[in-house]
Amino acid sequence: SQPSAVMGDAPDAGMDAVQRRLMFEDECILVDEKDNVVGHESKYNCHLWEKIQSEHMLHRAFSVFLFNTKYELLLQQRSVTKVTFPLVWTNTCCSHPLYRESELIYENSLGVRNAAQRKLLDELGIPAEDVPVDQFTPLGRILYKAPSDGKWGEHELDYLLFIVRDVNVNPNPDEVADIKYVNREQLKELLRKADAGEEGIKLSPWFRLVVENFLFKWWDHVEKGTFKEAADMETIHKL
Ligand code: DMA
Ligand code: MN
Repeated sequence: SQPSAVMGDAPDAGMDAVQRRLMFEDECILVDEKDNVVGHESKYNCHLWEKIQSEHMLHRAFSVFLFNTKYELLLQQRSVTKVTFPLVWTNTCCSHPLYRESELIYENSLGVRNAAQRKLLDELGIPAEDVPVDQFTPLGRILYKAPSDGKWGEHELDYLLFIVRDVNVNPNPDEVADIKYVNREQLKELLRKADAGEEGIKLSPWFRLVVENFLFKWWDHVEKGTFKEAADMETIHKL
């Protein structure tokens, strides 16, 4: 067997090179439970479960829910190389606004919307002009904690961003294993399969929380064109 400096216990043994780069280059925004910025920390440190548990480190994140004009929701399956939650099915795109001026803007969640536009291009190849920043509507914020495998996990204050647009998609295989648009019935079928453990289908914990607490009610608003009325950016829902 190999010594632990080579295998197993090395700090990032087996981590994919692209994902390792993001872990150390991305500087996440640390916030308190009221979403006040309190500092910054590498993506790597922010996702170490031990640090989350011992230092209660909380970072800002976003989750995009993109619908086409048939009101189908775009889902992605995370790539096998993702360090946290590989191969799980989740909402269109998730990531973190970074500790940089353009993504720290708090007014109207502009920083988070700028980050969403950046990552829709990076993960799904959606051109920026297909997702103008003023077209994202933040509907709410949730706070949750969830372990992934082994030493990793999430503890996030997550902005839920909705957008209805027909877009060009060209998934980046470093990030995304598969994509599909679903209507409500197809999403319910996916949930049923995930609950039954069928076909190895798993859902991300944050997507499940949004589905269970908000999604179907908000989807009705999307269809009626009234989803801006459903927005509540005052409350931070601790789930
Ligand atoms: C993190 O997503 C954000 C949420 C809401 C879980 P991620 O792990 O996909 O981040 P990144 O795309 O930056 O790796
Ligand atoms: Mn995170």
